[in-house]
Amino acid sequence: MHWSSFELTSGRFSPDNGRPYACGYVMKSISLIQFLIEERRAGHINAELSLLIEVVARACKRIAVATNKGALGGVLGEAGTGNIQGEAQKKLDVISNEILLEANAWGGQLAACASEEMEDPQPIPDMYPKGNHLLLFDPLDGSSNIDVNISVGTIFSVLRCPDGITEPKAEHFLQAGTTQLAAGYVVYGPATVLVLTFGHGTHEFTLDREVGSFILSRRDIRIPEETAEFAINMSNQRHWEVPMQRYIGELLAGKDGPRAKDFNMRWVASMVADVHRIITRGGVFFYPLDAKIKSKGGKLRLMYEANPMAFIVEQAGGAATTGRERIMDIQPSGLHQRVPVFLGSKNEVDVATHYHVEADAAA
Ligand code: AFP
Repeated sequence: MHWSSFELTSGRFSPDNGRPYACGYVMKSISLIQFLIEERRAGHINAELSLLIEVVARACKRIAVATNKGALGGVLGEAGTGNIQGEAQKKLDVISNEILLEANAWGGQLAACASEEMEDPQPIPDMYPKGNHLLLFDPLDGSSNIDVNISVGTIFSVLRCPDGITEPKAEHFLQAGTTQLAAGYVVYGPATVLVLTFGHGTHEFTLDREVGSFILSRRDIRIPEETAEFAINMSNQRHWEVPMQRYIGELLAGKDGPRAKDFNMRWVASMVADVHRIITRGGVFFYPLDAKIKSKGGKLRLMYEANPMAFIVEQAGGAATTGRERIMDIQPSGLHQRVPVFLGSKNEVDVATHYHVEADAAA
């Protein structure tokens, strides 16, 4: 294990900086691998899940390298293909998907993968051992931002493979968000940052590019319950349901309106970047139903966008609903099912959700 990422001070104990180590060393920083060992010792995860997260994190480092090459890497622009969503794929969508599939094929932690980019689950090749986990991912979220050099990211969710299932089909992935064993995202921004939860808090790791290690940068993140910052694509406003029009109208009315305070707006159009801002300083994110997408059930995908983000946000003290129910309680009906998403600072999610529930009750 390389020590260069740790500033080791032998013999001197500094409790505020780190913890005593086996041979008297004090570590000033904790790598992802050390954090995973701590989580195993705490009984929060088992060895197989620990190794799976290491493999996914290493694959995301490769995606970061590809993404950061930009025009010099020949990775910009359209791939000339389409995905199950009927969306034109960017080259980096395909590259990122391949990196995650290749990295996870041989390790023995997975029974199968499912991706936004593929209609059906990808089985583990017969020549490799199979494990007890199912991995779902959006390999490159926000890909419409790649060509304009705005942050994009990878979102992933880990489920347990049902006992006795060695060739998982789509129906074996259809588990409620509350059954997730782990969820995380990596945002490829000015820094490459991994945010992760196993159901025992939400934690952030920043990539030390010189060493190639993710280093714990924030432990037990808390999202403020109050916020004055919201994220929504305002261009859809005329298509929203009445309670959404009411809620956003009140935010826009500012301190002279019923909320008696001014609000600020942000919209990156990369869910990972918008959620990371909320994880970092609070806020609330909406992709509500609108008349254009009502027939599809929403814009964002439940299994590999809404559920993992909901797990991460709830573990940081936030809330995540569809405007009518808790996202993680939904019993999925399809691998690529779409849902409305309201997530972030709890008190604002509660107000917006209350308006929708109240409007339904009145109707
Ligand atoms: P792409 O991956 O197709 O860019 O979609 C990104 C996304 O799923 C999510 O990351 C954004 O929050 C949302 O779509 C942006 O949607 P709009 O393009 O309608 O603003």
